[in-house]
Amino acid sequence: MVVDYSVYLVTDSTMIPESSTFLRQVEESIENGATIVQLREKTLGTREFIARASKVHELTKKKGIPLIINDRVDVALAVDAEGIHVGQDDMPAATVRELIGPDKIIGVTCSNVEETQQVCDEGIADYVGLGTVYFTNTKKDTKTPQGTGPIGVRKMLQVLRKHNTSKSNKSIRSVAIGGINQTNAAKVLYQCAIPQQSLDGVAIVSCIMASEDAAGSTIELAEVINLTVPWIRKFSNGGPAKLEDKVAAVQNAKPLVHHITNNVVKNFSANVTLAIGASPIMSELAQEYEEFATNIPNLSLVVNLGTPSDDLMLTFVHALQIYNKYGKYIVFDPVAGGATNARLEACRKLLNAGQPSVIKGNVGEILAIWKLTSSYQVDSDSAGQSLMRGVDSIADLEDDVVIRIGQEVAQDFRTVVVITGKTNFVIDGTYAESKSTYIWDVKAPIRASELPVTKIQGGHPLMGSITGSGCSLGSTIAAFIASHADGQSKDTNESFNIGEAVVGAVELYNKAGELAGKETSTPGAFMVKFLDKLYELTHT
Ligand code: 3NM
Repeated sequence: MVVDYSVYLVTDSTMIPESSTFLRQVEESIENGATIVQLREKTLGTREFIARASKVHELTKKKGIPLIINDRVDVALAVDAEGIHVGQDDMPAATVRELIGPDKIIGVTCSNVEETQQVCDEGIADYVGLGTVYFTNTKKDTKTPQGTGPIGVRKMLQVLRKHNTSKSNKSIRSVAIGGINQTNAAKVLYQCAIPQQSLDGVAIVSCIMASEDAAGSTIELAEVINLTVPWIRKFSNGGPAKLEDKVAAVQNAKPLVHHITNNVVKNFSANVTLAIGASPIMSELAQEYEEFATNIPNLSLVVNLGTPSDDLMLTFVHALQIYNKYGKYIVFDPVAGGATNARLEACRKLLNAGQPSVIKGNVGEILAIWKLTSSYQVDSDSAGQSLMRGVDSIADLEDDVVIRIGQEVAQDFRTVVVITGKTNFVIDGTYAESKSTYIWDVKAPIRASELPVTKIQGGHPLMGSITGSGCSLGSTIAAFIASHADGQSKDTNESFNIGEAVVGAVELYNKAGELAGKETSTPGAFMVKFLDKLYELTHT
């Protein structure tokens, strides 16, 4: 039996709106797109549970979709349900299989890599429920109450990929669960994916069971999971182009770069943004972000972690969600990302909350983000392990190791990675994705080493002596991508090659640094010259 897990309804009778009934909610969902139903009752007595299961089974049979019973093998046997779902503390899958026979569906909840590995080793389950992805009020006793986020799910998917790509193994399917709804389902499917292993669907409870319009909510959910995420719709595969054409695109578009950036560099970043013909907005007022995103056409966001605080973290998360919702571009700058565990955790939180178009950092910062990738530590055969042994000291890193780390970050986070240093590297993790219409068909390269790398020289040692020279590169990149400045797209309504636009920004920036360094040898004068060169190179 081929099971469609894409819209996996898990029931909960405690959250039904007053205007409806339990059975009506379930029926409306089944009639409007739920592809599989799990009956989950934690308080019903056996007799009532069986009676309810029979009624739900009538509905699912009519529609030809499977009914899965949560935890209770006796109830599943009593109504001849199509399957059972068990948690880690419930009856072991092997015992369930003995009791219900070889043809029934068995699902197991996994909250971490170890549990997923165990399910794979047993080889009994047909699918796994991976979660909790995001915080949810629906289940209080989860092992990961704040959510594993897509970063945690990808680590579990690595385990599944290894299992599923071995021909001798029975393939195990997967759904994510916890805090998923119509607004984030497409992003969950996009972010919870690695080459050769995507989710088969999303499992949801409250966004349907508690909905005043269970039919409408299901229709919307079924629609959004078949759409690709809005920012990817704008990417294409145009080839390399001239820097001057990219610069001209920025002048034409006059983009706005919204900075949520650190206190040290606000002034300089604003000046750099102006010098290249773009406009800066510095706003930490979360309430206005939706207005920005809906009213300003050529807009992008810089999220800079330089001077973090608890309040700012909330603002960042809000901004990431709004900008993703409207398909606007985001440059994430994980300033000092590896300096402390708390900062790495801040990066994890932000990268779980939103999808950046670009991650820009120096080698140390990208190395920190690399520790969040799914191949790090999980896959003992992967390059991750050998790279890990080789990176005790950042100072000693060879270019090829730096590139490899950048490629793994670009692939795992499906983003463009910029690594700054004496040589700058731009690695496009999105370049193969523009051809896909649906999340399911994304043809990402299987090997990170296949991702294209552009090396950019230039710059000047004095750039290290002025504050904000790294951060303001983020502003420049943001201006280029908001302008679709790949040197080929005619305007920002056309799709564009994001990697090429980023290369343009990094080239311009380093060229200005190089030219400024030829005219002065002291940092104060360099800062002024640098702004002048950015201006001259873009206003001819
Ligand atoms: N299991 P909602 S989270 C039933 O993490 C369940 O295993 C979870 O509810 C797990 O869609 C969860 O309303 C509840 O957030 C998910």
